[in-house]
Amino acid sequence: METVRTFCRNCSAACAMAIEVDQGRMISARPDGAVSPYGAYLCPKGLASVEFHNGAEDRLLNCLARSADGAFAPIEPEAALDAIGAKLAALVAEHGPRSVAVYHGTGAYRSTLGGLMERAWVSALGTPNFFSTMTIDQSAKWVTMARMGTFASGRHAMRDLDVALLAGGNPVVTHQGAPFALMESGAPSRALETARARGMKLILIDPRRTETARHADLLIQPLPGHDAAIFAAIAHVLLRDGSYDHAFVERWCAGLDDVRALVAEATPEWAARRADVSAAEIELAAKWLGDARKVGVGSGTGPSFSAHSNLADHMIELVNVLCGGYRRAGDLVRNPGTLRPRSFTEMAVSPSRGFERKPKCLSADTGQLLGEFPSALLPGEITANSPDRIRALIVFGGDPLKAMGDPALASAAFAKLDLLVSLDSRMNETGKRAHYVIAASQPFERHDLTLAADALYPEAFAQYAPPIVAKPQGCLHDWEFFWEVSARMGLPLIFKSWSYGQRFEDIARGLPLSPADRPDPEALCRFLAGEGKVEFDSLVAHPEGLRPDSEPAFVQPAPDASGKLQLMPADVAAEFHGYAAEPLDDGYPLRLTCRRVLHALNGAFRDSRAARKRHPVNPAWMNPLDMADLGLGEGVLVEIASPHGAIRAVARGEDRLRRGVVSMSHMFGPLVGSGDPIADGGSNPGELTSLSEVLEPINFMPRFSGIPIRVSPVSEA
Ligand SMILES: Nc1nc2c(c(=O)[nH]1)N[C@H]1C(S)=C(S)[C@@H](COP(=O)(O)OP(=O)(O)OC[C@H]3O[C@@H](n4cnc5c(=O)[nH]c(N)nc54)[C@H](O)[C@@H]3O)O[C@H]1N2
Ligand SMILES: Nc1nc2c(c(=O)[nH]1)N[C@H]1C(S)=C(S)[C@@H](COP(=O)(O)OP(=O)(O)OC[C@H]3O[C@@H](n4cnc5c(=O)[nH]c(N)nc54)[C@H](O)[C@@H]3O)O[C@H]1N2
Ligand code: SF4
Ligand SMILES: [Mo]
Repeated sequence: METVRTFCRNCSAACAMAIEVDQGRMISARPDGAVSPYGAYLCPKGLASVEFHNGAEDRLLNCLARSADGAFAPIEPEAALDAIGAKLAALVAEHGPRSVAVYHGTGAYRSTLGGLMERAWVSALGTPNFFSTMTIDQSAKWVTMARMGTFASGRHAMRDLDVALLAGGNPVVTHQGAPFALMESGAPSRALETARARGMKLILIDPRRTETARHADLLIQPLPGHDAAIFAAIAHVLLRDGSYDHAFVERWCAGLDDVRALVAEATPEWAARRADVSAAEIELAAKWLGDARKVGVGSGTGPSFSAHSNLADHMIELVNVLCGGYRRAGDLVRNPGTLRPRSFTEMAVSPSRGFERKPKCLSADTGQLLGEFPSALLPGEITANSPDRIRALIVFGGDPLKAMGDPALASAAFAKLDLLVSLDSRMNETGKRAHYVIAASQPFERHDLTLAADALYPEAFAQYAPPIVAKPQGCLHDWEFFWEVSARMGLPLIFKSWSYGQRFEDIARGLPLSPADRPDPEALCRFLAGEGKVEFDSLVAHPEGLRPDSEPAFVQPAPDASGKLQLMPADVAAEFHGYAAEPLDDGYPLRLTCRRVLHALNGAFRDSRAARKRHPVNPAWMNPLDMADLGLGEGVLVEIASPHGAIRAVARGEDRLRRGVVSMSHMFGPLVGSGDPIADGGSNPGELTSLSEVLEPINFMPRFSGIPIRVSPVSEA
């Protein structure tokens, strides 16, 4: 028996782990707190990762090709790559590179070499068609950056905060922390306990008394979709009482008078009526924020999924700005980066509306956000009446048909593709409709670095993970897929250490890869670590991870103070007036909200035996009083109808939910339900979503929360 140190790649926390290996077979995983900045911690998915690997889920062991009759047959990886490479080369020759698109899903984010090889391939190809889950997740935050600007020193770490306000996130379950939600990704409960023992106050705004609410000093439970009103009212109180950070706003912001005018009538009483909460709670939250020294205000997916998500996010960031919620010159930077060292300056970076520039989408007059087109427009880009339309789509670690919602519209568009490839370790709903499914290797079979977590750790830390076991014959590494396809297309690649905010083409440092010489994955990792503060050989020698041995880093004063945050651009103000004029009663008595389950990560791990035992379906959770009003018993079958569609689900009572709200997890059930959610293994709330109506401006974000619904019993139940 041998103990191997590595890290979990199931989510972005990248928790350090120790795995017992016996004669080449992994036996068990346990937390490894030796050096990790989270201490010893693994969530149930991390603890089960060896079982997942050893077959608790139906992983794909072979690549598959779909024949004319629609059935899948196994295909050798080489043959699949030859066919895909030839088809792509022919499409590019006939229609140009824009005929090819990629969709980068949740599974792609933790595949370090795969994700960067994908970027290199897209850049070499020269297509603007990069889609990812970011634009159907929290791209409201990107829109705010583009319209307000950013503050270069970043927000305070949770370890420094006096007051943290989180709207619509549940980090104790999701481990979704920095940079937006301010929480720590690994060991979230322990981090919150430590922060509160130090005196930090936690305010949560969520229709559900979440698992995170156990740590809250104040929980406000609004109707979904009214964060804009609540945060406008908090801004109103900060301005009314003069408790905002005058010095910060004066030095770094423009547009305070427009904010004053906009929120003049947004009193706590007004917001309380709209969101159905008490005005006193809003006053209290504003008082705590106004009185505190170091404040962090952020959000999870809730406000980014609901109506007016871009407006809501702007108002949330506005409150953070009014509280001066960013590190200042002289502040200690707890994590200045290890693999990607960063410097921090106290400086506003003026907005730059990249989405107004070319390249633009074909189906709507919008450009890119951080180099990506909105995923909700992917179907329209496939069906556009244009020679530039998308004809081939590579789906890397994602299930866009399930994730985007509106499966009728989306699957009809996907059916028009000449080539649909799913690069995935599992068969999912998009894979079922693909021409080729490429079986991807699993984490413990490949080389990884903690590059994606580098900036998220609470303290500087890095880890390198070589493979522990060999990949099955029929599988390909994600990076191999992109390199092999490019080799077959005769495209030389330049491999780079890209990260968000960078234009791939502008990164000077690159490793040229020739189509003739197969890259060595360890050499790729060595290249990526080349800019870091720790030697790659030290990382190899310390599989438990390393903290760089460097002087403490502090925020530097601004070299230039000309940048300004634009607090209230005209389009944001117009969106606010539109929201404020909306009637509260739209004829639908209930609102459907989002939630996530601890034992699965979106579609991944959901079909493992442990997860299925706990979650045979994704119930429609309801307040028991709402159930009683509708005459619904526990576990009955209900129909849920939105303005866009209807699904059947199993109703379950949960008194953690406020009245008027039904909550359901996504990524359960088939794309389109059969009418029997128990036999289906759940229901797809995406059927209640529209990809043609009520999309937000700029990012075309669909509505995944706060969906107006009606619930009725199904009589034959
Ligand atoms: N275990 C597990 N972890 C995961 C995932 C998973 O599926 N399972 N998914 C991963 C992914 S892809 C993501 S993006 C993150 C998401 O991480 P989180 O953002 O923490 O996700 P949720 O738990 O869905 O939290 C959203 C919360 O918003 C509330 N809410 C809904 N609508 C509104 C609203 O209009 N306003 C307000 N204020 N609140 C609202 C909901 O009640 C819910 O508690 O989690 C990641 N981590
Ligand atoms: N109604 C509703 N819709 C939603 C949401 C919601 O809360 N409600 N949430 C939205 C959000 S935040 C997101 S992020 C999206 C999620 O959308 P997607 O990311 O498209 O969906 P996932 O199910 O996470 O797909 C991840 C896939 O990656 C695969 N995978 C895992 N590891 C690897 C790997 O190493 N390599 C490869 N090649 N594949 C791998 C998994 O098997 C899985 O099939 O859904 C969005 N849609
Ligand atoms: S929090 Fe994420 S990285 Fe940590 S053990 Fe769980 S799934 Fe793995
Ligand atoms: Mo997400």
